[in-house]
Amino acid sequence: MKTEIERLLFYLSLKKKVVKILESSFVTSNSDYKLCPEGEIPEVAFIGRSNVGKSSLINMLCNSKKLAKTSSTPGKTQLINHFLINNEWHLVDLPGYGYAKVSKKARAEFHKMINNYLTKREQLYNTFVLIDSRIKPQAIDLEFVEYLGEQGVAFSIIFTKVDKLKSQELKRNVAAFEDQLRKNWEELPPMFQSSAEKKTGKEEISKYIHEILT
Ligand SMILES: Nc1nc2c(ncn2[C@@H]2O[C@H](COP(=O)(O)OP(=O)(O)OP(=O)(O)O)[C@@H](O)[C@H]2O)c(=O)[nH]1
Ligand SMILES: [Mg+2]
Repeated sequence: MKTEIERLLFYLSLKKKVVKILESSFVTSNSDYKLCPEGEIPEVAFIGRSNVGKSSLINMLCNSKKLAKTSSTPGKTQLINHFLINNEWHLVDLPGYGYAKVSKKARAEFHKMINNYLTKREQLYNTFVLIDSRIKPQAIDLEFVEYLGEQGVAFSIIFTKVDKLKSQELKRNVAAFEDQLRKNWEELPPMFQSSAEKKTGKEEISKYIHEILT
């Protein structure tokens, strides 16, 4: 049981925490979760199909153009990349899944790296699964979400690139994805929409990360 003083100190420390990302810096790139930064700094990770916009979203959240490397060619991010934010927590950029242009062996290695990280990394508080808002629900994304559920990995969803389509179309695609999720889930995970181009979703996602970490 916490004493009154401990509780008060805890709330004061929460109040002091900054929701905004003021400082961000690259820490390490690793191919194995065992080599990722040690210690108790909590982290949130971004995953999704190759080219869905993970690295761009991270840059948008961090007010940077080149913190995380982006590319119009899928398969840019190949390693587990840690960034230190506000000297308090880690933001993690992961490689995308579903990239076709690699050998079977390389793909298996890749999946092992991601799966190990997601299921074994103790510092991981939440994983954001990014979904391309421009397209209808894809089996690979739905299967990935199911996999996270089965493994007990806490996750939320972000529909990306919302600047690229009309609001009616966006609503339709989001509703279709939710309908698919409802087939297997009683309760839907938290969902957000983002555009790295227009900076849509920045406040909501930053605030949510702050809530998760505190
Ligand atoms: N219009 C628009 N384009 C975006 C947005 N986010 C990303 N892109 C573009 O999509 C492409 C892929 O972006 P990345 O951020 O590199 O995607 P990624 O998911 O990190 O890709 P991998 O690392 O290869 O898995 C780039 O050409 C970006 O400019 C967005 O919100 N709006
Ligand atoms: Mg990337």
